[in-house]
Amino acid sequence: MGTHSTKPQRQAHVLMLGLDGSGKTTMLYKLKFNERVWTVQTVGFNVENLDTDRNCLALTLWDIGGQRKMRPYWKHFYPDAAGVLFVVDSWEQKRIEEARKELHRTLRNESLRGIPLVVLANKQDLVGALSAGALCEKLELRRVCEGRAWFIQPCSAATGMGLTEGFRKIVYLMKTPLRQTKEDIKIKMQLNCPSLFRIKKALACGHTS
Ligand code: G3D
Ligand code: MG
Repeated sequence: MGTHSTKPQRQAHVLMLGLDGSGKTTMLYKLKFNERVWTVQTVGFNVENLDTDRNCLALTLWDIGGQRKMRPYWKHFYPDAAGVLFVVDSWEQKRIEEARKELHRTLRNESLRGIPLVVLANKQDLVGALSAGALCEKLELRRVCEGRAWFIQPCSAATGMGLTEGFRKIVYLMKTPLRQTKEDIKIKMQLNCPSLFRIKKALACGHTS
């Protein structure tokens, strides 16, 4: 019989949000298995655990479907979130305004007040992709992120470029939040049970309010 460590492990839930097609699922599995997977549209969500071993912190990454009809369900995931990764397709410039609106709507939600944000400027491998700097302007990040720790990371879920950096950044920001939000985040990083049951129930009932 093996022995199990009894050291308590803190658990943090990190949401991966963004429009459909921005690359969330590709990114999740590239991070988890270092492999490029061929995705199908995410109906509902994918969830994976990732260890950040040194710090006894277990991360649960929630990749939530980004289609228009799924977006009203995002808010059911907010109360447990200790961090948000918002993925943007930097190449598809005609959808950047839509991404901006969804990002702003997300950040306005009271449950995410002060929660750290990393914007992942994805698909940088494609010629013509907007730089992280240009995307930062278009998404009006400086203005909308006032009062929260944030960062924008250029990356490619296809090649893996910038993913580890973005992931490390959200962990770092969750551990060193701005002073006024420290308590909120600490509570969300306790030994809390994922609210999977509550979320599943809401999805099953088609309940979005
Ligand atoms: P989503 O989960 O956000 O909806 P997906 O997005 O992960 O399903 O990706 C949508 C499409 O974008 C997929 O292509 C995927 O291969 C592609 N993609 C994701 N990230 C990158 C990237 O960094 N670079 C490039 N070039 N493509 C990427 P298909 O063709 O299957 O729709
Ligand atoms: Mg998906």
